[in-house]
Amino acid sequence: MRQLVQMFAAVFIVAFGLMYATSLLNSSQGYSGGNTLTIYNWGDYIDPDLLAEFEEESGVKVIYQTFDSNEAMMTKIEQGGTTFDISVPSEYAISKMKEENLLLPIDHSKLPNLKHIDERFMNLSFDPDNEYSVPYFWGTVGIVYNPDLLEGEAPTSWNDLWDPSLRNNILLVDGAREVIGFGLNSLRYSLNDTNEDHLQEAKRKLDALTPNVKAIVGDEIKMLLANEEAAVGVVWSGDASEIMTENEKLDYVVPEEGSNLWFDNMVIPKTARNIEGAYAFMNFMLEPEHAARNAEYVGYSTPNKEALALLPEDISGDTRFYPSPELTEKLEVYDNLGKKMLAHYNELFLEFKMHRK
Ligand code: SPD
Repeated sequence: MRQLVQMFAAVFIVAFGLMYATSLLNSSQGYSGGNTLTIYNWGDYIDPDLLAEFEEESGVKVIYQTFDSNEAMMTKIEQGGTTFDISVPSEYAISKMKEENLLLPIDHSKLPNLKHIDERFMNLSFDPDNEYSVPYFWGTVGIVYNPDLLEGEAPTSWNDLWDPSLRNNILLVDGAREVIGFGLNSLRYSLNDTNEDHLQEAKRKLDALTPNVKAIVGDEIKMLLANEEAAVGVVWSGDASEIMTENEKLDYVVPEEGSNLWFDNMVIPKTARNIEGAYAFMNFMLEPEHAARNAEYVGYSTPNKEALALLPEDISGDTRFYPSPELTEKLEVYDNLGKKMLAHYNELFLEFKMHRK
């Protein structure tokens, strides 16, 4: 009898251990199901208190994973083996994911809070009628700078980055479209240019920027710039806003040649397991009070007009981060350049990074 009890105990311990190990593995690899919701978002892109509140309100457990580029996110979802319920790609990535049949259509009747989104951010060309995506944040790419660390004037042009006085004093966002894009813009080419001569010219020009580039970094760019480790950074607008909250000396400019206007939207990948949970989460994030808190916490610009009205005037009225429609019309949105050309942009960016070593 004692032997039997010991055997049962051993089987129970092994089975329990296996279940626990599987659940750990699943949560680390993006598997969801049951009463869990797996969210795959950019790093530093949500107020953690909102996640906790969503869990409490809905009874759904959130498994949260992050990525640092559209390319990394798409590769992971394309490879399969994950069951992310929500992700947050940018516009050209949404267009590519649609093309590759990776997304589920959005049922608008399940999102009553979608009505709070400003019309200006709905029905954009990368996703007509918002068939597959729901606005989350938007912004620009520009230059954040510290006047105290500059020898010359404040930058106004992409070409100011090549000034010899900025030697080893520039940090760049680790993004292929952003870096190749400003290389092209500095030559007055479109940041969607696919002409090989223009791309090679931009690459050579970027290589010549190398002595001024201190580092190409991810989310730590905010801490480095706020701590005055470099005079200048090429960043997404929301990061600039957060940096400037930390260090009020800094300022942000969208260069005169033009730049990128981007949109990050929530999507439901086709392999989602908890579709009802995904709608509940999107609706929760679209609630004006939640969207306003999220915008204030992460520093990015909300497309939610009711949320905007709840934000303090020093945020909602700051035209550096809420530029007018007249200004944004002059900026360019990244096009889905197709699989081959997007891979080519990535290669050029990698070669630029290698050139620095
Ligand atoms: N740390 C959050 C960064 C999110 C930035 N998304 C911008 C995408 C531009 N294509």
